[in-house]
Amino acid sequence: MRITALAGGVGGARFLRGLRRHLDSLDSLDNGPHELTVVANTGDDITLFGLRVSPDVDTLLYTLGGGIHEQQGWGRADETFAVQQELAAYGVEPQWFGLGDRDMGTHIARSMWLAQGATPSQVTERLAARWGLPGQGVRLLPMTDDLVETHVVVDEGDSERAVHFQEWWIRMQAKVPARRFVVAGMDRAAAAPGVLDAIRSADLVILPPSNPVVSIGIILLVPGVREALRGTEAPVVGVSPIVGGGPVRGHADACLAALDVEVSPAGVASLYADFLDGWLIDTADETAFAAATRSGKGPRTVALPLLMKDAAATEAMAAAAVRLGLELRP
Ligand code: GDP
Ligand code: FO1
Ligand code: CA
Repeated sequence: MRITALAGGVGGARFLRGLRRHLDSLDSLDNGPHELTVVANTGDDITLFGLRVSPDVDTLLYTLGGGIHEQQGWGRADETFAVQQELAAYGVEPQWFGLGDRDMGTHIARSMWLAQGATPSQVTERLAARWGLPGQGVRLLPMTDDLVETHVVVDEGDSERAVHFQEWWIRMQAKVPARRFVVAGMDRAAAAPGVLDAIRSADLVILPPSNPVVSIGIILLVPGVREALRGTEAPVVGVSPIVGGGPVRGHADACLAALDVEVSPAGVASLYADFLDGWLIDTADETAFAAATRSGKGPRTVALPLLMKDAAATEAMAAAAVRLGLELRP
């Protein structure tokens, strides 16, 4: 089976690690090996200290490759911050973005290869080789090879100004209301090699519980992606990142508010309405979801526990997504 997933950072990566484990358990019984293509959001990318940082790509690499800081969800395990402390001693800004020494190795390699003329796809392939993704049957693709950055338009007096997404998310803690999100460079961007084909030729497309606005929502803006999702014969199955009426972590509520979309599984599903075939929601949201979707139209929905509290719970979620996808297969 060929599975394609669109993913942001922590929510996407944790779910996909569970999916990979679930597929491994199937391989021995089923007609495996199964291939997993992951299309990563690169709108979060930022240049700091002359280095190109790609948080969602790196979170996917470290989580699938076994180098992630488990509690934090992003960055490297056993991290130190000597370089950042030296930069602080020189008064170099910004200091609100924490870059560890091990993590910095990734950014130096990426920046060097980009300067040598490699594309983001080629850089990601090299980084993924080190983390053993090809050996797991995982292909990691950036959504685009073009330079794009998500910016957030916020109020400033009677006017407005745009800040980089990371500044809004980390320094402002998403507490300043977002008027809208603007993806600089997207008007000239194209999908990276293999992205559209991976959606069109998949047997199953999965949307993990990633941020629907600033992770999956940004991938959906890449020219051709939404059309590919509408056109693919593969069932498209999503997992709600909203549990019990709120995000499990992060500021998805502030992101949805900017779009005037309800913070609920029904609100998130409405953003995917034109291509979503199957939808996993948490049992805690079952009643509210049924009330919000009384028309009976919409994706086939299954309710189950959706908290990725450990490996077994995450694998069970991934198994449910695959099962629903197989049921929906034409
Ligand atoms: P980010 O780029 O690091 O913000 O990560 P993603 O965009 O991939 O995922 C963020 C989303 O994951 C948030 O909106 C969370 O609500 C969601 N999330 C995190 N942990 C869980 C979980 O255990 N269960 C579910 N259903 N969603 C989760
Ligand atoms: N998130 C934070 O809240 N604070 C940080 O200092 C921070 C540093 C950081 C460094 C590398 C990396 O790959 C991710 C990092 N993140 C940090 C997480 C990340 O920027 C955000 O959680 C996501 O991009 C939001 O979707
Ligand atoms: Ca992200």
